[in-house]
Amino acid sequence: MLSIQSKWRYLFMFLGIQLVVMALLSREGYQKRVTYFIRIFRKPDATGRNHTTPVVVGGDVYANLSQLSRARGHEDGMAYCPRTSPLIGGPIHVSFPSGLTLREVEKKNPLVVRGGRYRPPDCLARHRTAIIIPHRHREHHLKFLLYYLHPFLQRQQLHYGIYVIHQAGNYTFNRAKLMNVGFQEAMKEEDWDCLFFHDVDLIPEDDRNTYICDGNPKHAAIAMDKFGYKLPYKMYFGGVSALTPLHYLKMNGFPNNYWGWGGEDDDIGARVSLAGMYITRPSLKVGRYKMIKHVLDKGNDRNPKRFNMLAKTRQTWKLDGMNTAEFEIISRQHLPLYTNITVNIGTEAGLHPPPQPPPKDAGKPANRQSNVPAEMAAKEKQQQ
Ligand code: BGN
Repeated sequence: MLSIQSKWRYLFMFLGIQLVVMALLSREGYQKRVTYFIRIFRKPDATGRNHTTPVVVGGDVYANLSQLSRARGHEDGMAYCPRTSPLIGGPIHVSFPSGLTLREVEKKNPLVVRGGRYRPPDCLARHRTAIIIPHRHREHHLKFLLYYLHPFLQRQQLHYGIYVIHQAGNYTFNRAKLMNVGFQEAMKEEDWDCLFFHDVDLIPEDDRNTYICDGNPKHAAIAMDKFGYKLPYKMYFGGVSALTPLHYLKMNGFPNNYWGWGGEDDDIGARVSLAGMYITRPSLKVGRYKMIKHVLDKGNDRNPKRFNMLAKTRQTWKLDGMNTAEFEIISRQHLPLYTNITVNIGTEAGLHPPPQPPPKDAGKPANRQSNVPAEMAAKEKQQQ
């Protein structure tokens, strides 16, 4: 049995410990922690959702979207969507389920119409965003991107359209020129107020990363898993970026002459500042992306000229870009989940380059594939 005296002793010791703990906590931002806990308990109201709006849980990008219906159609007197969409849920769980088909993606997105277009069914969208995806031989990646991107954009209550710009032929890939094509072709179809230039293998992981434009060009893919969810270097502008038509015109679009991997995004970043603008970014917490793992594609080898070219952007940006982009549209298909534009962008030698002379050792029996680098090297020599 404890005596009354020792009871008091324990009580004082207990209170003393409490005091010390509280003093320590207050040094470490105790107040912030308390409000944080209070917010957890009051989450549904504190985020401004009303009680009829479901709370998005578990990071499933499709959670609650089935409750959107097209019942009301697009009435003339419809009110604008709220400034912050009530459907936004924050972090999204991204995985790549095997066996997914485009048909399944279609079924999960019943409100998306031909060409991969969507408008919120119950309010007037405040923003019109076109997504431009340069593409070749990446059907597998495209399927996953569409699976995540459609519900992601619907959560943001955007009026949007998805364009896939497919480079025809087997000549070296040219990402930036395909984006020039995408800009011009998308703007012919609708009066988009923002264009998102999007790599096919990057999946956004947080729907607070809103696909709308800022006052200056925006770099959205600021935290990718492959770079440890950090910016790899300060001027990085690759992966996913967003420009208004005005930004695009101011910087003369993108360069047309970066064939192969690397440097074109740095050139575009340099154009932003050369045209008197600056790069904006979302926070590291929100601008998160998961990259679908893959090896460097065939036909997209590292561009050995990129260092020299980058050193000259200051002299070249006004001479090469939107004003000199030459291409031929081969087909335009309004598919259920996206608009597919197939384009001939030619080679360094123009849109219809003369046929290449056969390599010197053409007569010898050789493995066809082993000739490819030699042919490319010969081509490069001719151009230099
Ligand atoms: C950079 C590339 C970018 C690429 C990023 C991330 C160049 C130019 C030579 C300085 N830039 O090094 O194009 O997006 O890495 O992979 O290679």
